[in-house]
Amino acid sequence: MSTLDPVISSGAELIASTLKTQGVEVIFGIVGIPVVEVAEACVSAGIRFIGFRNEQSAAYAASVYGFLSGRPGVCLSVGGPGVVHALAGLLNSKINCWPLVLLSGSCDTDQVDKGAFQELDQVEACRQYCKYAARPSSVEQIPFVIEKALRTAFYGRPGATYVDLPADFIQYPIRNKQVLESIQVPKVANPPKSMADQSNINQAVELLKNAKNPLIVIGKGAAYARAEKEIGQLVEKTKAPFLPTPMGKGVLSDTHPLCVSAARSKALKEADVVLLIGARLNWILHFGDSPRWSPNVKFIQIDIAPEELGNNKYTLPLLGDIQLVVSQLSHAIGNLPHLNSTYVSGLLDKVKVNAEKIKQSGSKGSDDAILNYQTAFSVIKNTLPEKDIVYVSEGANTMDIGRSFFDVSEPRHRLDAGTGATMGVGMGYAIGAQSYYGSSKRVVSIVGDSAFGFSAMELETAIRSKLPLLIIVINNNGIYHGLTDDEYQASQNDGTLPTTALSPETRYEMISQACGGKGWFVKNRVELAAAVKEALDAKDQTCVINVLIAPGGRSKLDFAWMQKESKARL
Ligand SMILES: Cc1ncc(C[n+]2csc(CCOP(=O)(O)OP(=O)(O)O)c2C)c(N)n1
Ligand SMILES: *[C@@H]1O[C@H](CO)[C@@H](O)[C@H](O)[C@H]1NC(C)=O
Ligand SMILES: [Mg+2]
Repeated sequence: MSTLDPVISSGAELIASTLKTQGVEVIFGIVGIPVVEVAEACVSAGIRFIGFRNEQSAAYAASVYGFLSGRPGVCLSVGGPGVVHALAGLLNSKINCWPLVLLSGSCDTDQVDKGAFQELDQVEACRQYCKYAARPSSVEQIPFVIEKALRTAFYGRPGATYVDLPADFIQYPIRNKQVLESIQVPKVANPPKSMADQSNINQAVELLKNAKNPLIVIGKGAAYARAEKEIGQLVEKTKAPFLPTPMGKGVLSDTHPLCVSAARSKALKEADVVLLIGARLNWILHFGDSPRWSPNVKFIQIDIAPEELGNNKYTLPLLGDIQLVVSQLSHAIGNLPHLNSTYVSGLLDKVKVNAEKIKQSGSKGSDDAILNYQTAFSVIKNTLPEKDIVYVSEGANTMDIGRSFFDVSEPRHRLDAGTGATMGVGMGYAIGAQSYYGSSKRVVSIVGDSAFGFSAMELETAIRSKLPLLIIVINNNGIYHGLTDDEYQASQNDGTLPTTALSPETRYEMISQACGGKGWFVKNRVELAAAVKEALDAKDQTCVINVLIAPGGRSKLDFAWMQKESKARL
């Protein structure tokens, strides 16, 4: 029997039917000529279509859906400028290693190079961000190319792929049922998994057994691989302290007794053998370099991509699927006989001290005092439930300081600007996450005012799509820091407005109200707590809480990852 819908009568319906056969449940995008028919056919085939206001956010939503679901997210756009907007999502997906397929309309094949409507060589434009980018050579090739794009996006290291859909293919009338049956393509199976070379496993076990100060680093690759059970067993067996990267948070709970997030710098400096699980030695892990790491540290690295292994530092390579490889290690290892108790207790003491510091910093000031990051986060944290919250975070200080405030106890429950440090992902991620998790979870986005501004109009998308979000804008009137109203007026008058400044007290919550959602403008602890409670009660509505905090003035920038050894110039 054919897996294709027997009533297929156009290219658009063939595309929709292929996506349906491939198990695609939701598409994120924006319609227009020539892809309206594709979107309509997808909806008729029972696929949900979430229509955005900008392709950037649609592509971000699709990529995060890929991360959360473990199967490629799908984005649909028009050609030319639509594709260019979506490129942001392809790049973001490539850097984060998340599976994403972009499908875009393009001009009629006989109009190529003639200055056709929204004409662009899209395959070429997408290629450098994609594992695979292609235009089917004929209507009959469409199912084959879509299958290949989906499969390539999530086999091996996940990433982005692109399929070009010429307008004449979309509109092509299909009459011949025999041809249809002959071009069907079966559903892509889940990716095959492989294990690491046993001799490398033995070497890794040897290294870990001789380690005095071992450290396990859990990356977002581990979250993607759904390896929480296996990693939990490994930590249980070895009693080694562990540290999640920002989106590795929650694979094991931040409240786990061996989680040393709050003593990160100390752990990096003192570790002698480090097991990287789905984490890369890129800028987030300071390239594995001293002085952030010990100069004698030895790395063991579990990754699905052979070409990642050895980047920046020699790492003992454990190539394969994270679930399987961590199990291999667990089977071969027992407790660590040389585990240095001074090291472990030193880290755990530091965790206690730092956790107390964080708590203290959040309780400062009177009830009507102007808020800062710490006091605002502490109110939010104390008002939100402990479970079933999916955190989205973007901004600079907002994200940096927020990371240590909010404990995450479930895997894939924290999304942030990621490896690309991409501002503007927040709304797309929140919508993608809410559509993946459904009403069992509440997505809470805690975002800087600049970050929010990149895609604030997607509030309308969330409201129209009945995906109720809670967005908390931490508003300091600027990028990193802003000015008070007085300072702002003065510098506008004398022409010295800093490039980091945004208009003071912008009423972001009104954008939500304008779109049919709810909004609060709060300036102190009491108002903030009340607003968060009311927003939690308004479960079915999109809510924006605009939290005014101290703007910070013209302070110098200082983020931990920026610190460098000063190098002499040649
Ligand atoms: C796409 C993109 N554009 C620009 C930047 C540069 N950038 C880094 S953080 C940031 C915004 C920080 O301000 P905000 O979101 O208000 O957070 P705050 O630090 O003020 O809390 C910007 C624009 C970026 N990282 N990504
Ligand atoms: C144990 O760890 C501490 C802290 O890192 C270190 O100073 C000490 O040298 C370690 N002891 C051994 C035996 O490695
Ligand atoms: Mg700001």
